[in-house]
Formats: sequence, C-alpha cells, structure tokens
Amino acid sequence: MIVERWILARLRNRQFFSIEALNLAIAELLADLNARTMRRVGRSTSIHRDAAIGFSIRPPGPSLAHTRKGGPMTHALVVIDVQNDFCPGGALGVNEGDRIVPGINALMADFGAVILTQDWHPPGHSSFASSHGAAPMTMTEMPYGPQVLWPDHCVQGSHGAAFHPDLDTDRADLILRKGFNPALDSYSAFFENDHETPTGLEGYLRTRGIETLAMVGLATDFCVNWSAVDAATLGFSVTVRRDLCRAIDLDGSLDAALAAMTDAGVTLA
Ligand code: VGL
Ligand code: ZN
Repeated sequence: MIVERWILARLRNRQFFSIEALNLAIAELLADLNARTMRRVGRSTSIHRDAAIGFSIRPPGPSLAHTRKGGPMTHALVVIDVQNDFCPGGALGVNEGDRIVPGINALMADFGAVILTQDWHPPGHSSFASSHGAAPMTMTEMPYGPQVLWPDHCVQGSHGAAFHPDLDTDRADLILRKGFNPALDSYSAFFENDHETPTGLEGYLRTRGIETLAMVGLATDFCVNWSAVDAATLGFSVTVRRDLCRAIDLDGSLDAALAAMTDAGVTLA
C-alpha cells in the first residue's frame, strides 16, 4: 500500500536500537505525511498506524476545501488580460472588452482560486509594429514563426497595462505577468509564443492541486485561445466562458480560435 511504501522508503537506511525508537520514527513520519496531505489537499486526513493490518487511512475530517469563499480549491478561475489597453479607448481596444468585468467579478465567488494574467511588455517590444517600422495589424516572421504586429500596448507600468479599474483584483491569489521578454511575445499564460519557454503557471497550478480551470477575459481569439489550448494540452480540464470573453477578430481569427479550442478538448460554454 502506498502509505506503507512511503514509510518504508524513509526507514530503509536508518538503524533503530529499540522497538520504541522505531515506533517513534513511524509516528513522526505519519505526522509529517498528515501535515503534507493537509497542505496539498487542504483537508485533514488522519493516517494512523494499525499494527495488525499495516497502515490505513481514516475517512477525512471536515473538508477545508469549501471554507474559503468560493468553490473547491481544485478549481481556478483564470482571468486573462482584463487591462485598460484591451478595453474600448485603449491602445488595442477590444469591442465591449469592458462589458465583461462585472460578470467576471461575480464569477470569482464560485472558485477556490483566482488567477489574473497581465500582458506586460517592455518599451520597444518585438511584437510592436513600431519596433519594425511596420503598420499595426500586419504580419511578420519571427524565429519562432509568424507574429501579428500590434500597436504599442500594455507597456510595463503604464496606465494601459493596468487592470480595468473595476476588476476585483483583491480576490487574486496570483497575478501572472507575461510578454516581458523583449524578443518573444507571450499570448498564452503557460508558454511564450515559441511554445517552449514556460511561464511557470503549470507548476503553480499543479503544486496547488488545481486541476480544473475556467477561463475568461481578453481576447478570445488570442490570449484566451492560446492559454486554453495549452492548458487542455497539459491535461487540465478547461472551460472557456464565451460570454465573459471578447474577441479582436482579425481576418477570421475568432472562428479559427473556436475550432482550435474545440479540437484541443476545451469546453466552450
Ligand atoms: C493580446 C494581442 C497582443 C491578448 C495580447 O491579450 O489577447 N493580444 N497582446
Ligand atoms: Zn501583448
């Protein structure tokens, strides 16, 4: 059984000169295991020693998973780039981008974890048309593939990079910034646009025991799409709430994004 193996693995290279010393070591290991389980799943399990049948796991005590305002701690709401520059009047304003804010704030109450992402580019970023002497919304080739050239947006520390003022940022456990590498764009919350360089979000979610994600935000066809596809490919269970997203829709990019998300196993709700 797993608990026995875990204990035995930790006793293997130790010497005990009395049964009492061995019993004490086992008791300490069990206390450690219970504490780890508590930290990992947010609920108290009480694994106790039963000499006759080895180790058994008692039914868990009252779950702490729901004591926080919100749903289970295994479920996270991921709010993508709800920033001034992606809202009407912003540098890369998405039609009705601001309309989703009240619904997103309300939805936070249903989740055990809330994560916000923030597009966060240094001045002169390689995804800016101005850095290439090109017109915004044209394409270029980057070493990692084709890249849309955008108007300057979400420059680190600027008003445009700030979250929409009505977004409830106090509820966030984590604010993940992306796109800070001057040579590389990062639509996805998981990998930069080379599809290789991780942002660290996967490790964060896994070490917290989070398995199920709902995604909302801006823009449906770029950062939400790439984040949702990566998350599903990494094995998370992903739902995109379309009513709480808005799209840029550049040359059919919205239809392509919806197809890509469906293909990757993302649930569109
Ligand atoms: C985004 C274009 C450029 C997005 C970010 O958040 O969808 N789009 N940077
Ligand atoms: Zn950007």
